[in-house]
Amino acid sequence: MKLNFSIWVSLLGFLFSTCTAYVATRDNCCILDERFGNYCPTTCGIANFLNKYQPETDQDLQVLENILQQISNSSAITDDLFHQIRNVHVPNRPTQPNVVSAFAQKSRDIIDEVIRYENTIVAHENTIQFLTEMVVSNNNKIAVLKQKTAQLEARCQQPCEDTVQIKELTGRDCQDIANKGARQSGLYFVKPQKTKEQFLVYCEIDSAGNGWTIVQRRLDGSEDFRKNWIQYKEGFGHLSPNDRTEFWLGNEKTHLITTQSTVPYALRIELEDWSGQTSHADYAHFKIGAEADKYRLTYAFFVGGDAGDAFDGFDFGDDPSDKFFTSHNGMQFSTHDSDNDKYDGNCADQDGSGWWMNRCHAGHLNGKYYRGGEYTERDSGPSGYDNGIIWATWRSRWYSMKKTSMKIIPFSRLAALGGGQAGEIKQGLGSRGDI
Ligand SMILES: [Ca+2]
Repeated sequence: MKLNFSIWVSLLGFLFSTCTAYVATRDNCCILDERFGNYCPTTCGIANFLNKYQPETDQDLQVLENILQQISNSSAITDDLFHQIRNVHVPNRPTQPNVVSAFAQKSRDIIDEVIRYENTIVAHENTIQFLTEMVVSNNNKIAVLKQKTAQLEARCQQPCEDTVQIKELTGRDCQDIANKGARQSGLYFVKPQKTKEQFLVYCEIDSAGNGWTIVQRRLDGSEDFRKNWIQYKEGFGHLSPNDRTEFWLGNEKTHLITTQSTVPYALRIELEDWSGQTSHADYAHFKIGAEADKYRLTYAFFVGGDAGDAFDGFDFGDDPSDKFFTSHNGMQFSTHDSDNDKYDGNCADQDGSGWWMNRCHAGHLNGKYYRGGEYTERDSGPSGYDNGIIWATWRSRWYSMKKTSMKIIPFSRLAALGGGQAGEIKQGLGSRGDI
């Protein structure tokens, strides 16, 4: 600005040197201003004028200079701001796909992990729910068991019956006892002829005086009928005063009763299925041979009964010889340790019982106890053969009875039971002249 002021002075000096007339006009005076009057200004006038206005002008110039400096500073600041903004925000700055995809992948991994944890939590919640239900169920069962235990304990408080009432009357068999006046079923001692010692039997005696001797009883599967030769010989299970237990009287005892005299016996087989239906089958002149003959089963003929004649065999449709090889009349007794059957294998071992096996059976009352009746090859074990409590002429061989009994009575008494059956019996007897 000092330089600008010098130019001003030079310019004014030049103008002053050119002023020479008295009367100042615009033609002869380069500077004509009211502030100089009506004459061209002298050098002193110009100097006074400059002295008068220079400070004010300098002040104005200083103000302008300050303003320009401020503007310049503001511009610099603005430039800096623009520069910073450009550095911070670069519109066309290229993206970094690797970084983004890595972050995206990481996010997906985290989400997957969260989902997995959520699924695990749900699974655990289900397991907890299942276990809770099981605990509740078990608690209920425990409560029931506690209740039963309490009931049993209450029953145990009752004095035990260490004696069994055995009737005083005895005889050669139950019919003999009934003939002596007994009219109550229960436990009696019998002593067949030619027998040294008496033994206990359950007698089923009705009001008409018929006395049945029970040789086999199946009721509830409580007794295992897979027994050996000695056990079938001597008998097993339990006799009870009310006939509520399962047993096999024993081959020797049945042999002694049925062969003690020339009096022929009848065998009655009674069956009950799982729907409560009952049936029976009667055989005339039933007899069990001696042990030396392996307790051979013989009878004269099938008397009748709605259960049908399974002892005569059954045609299962597998082979024409089925009926012949499943008949029982004349068969010796077999157990798993005494194979006396007509089969290359061991029927008793295969079926888990003792019975008058042929090859093997159509009637089999010592078989395995199957609850509900129906059973399958798979249920019967590795052999896959029918091994239930079977009477094939009444129910399929894949149906096992709920209850059975085998009982004997002198044959003459069976004929006296009356009904159409009696006529049938008498007809049969007449043809043989046995009575
Ligand atoms: Ca054999």
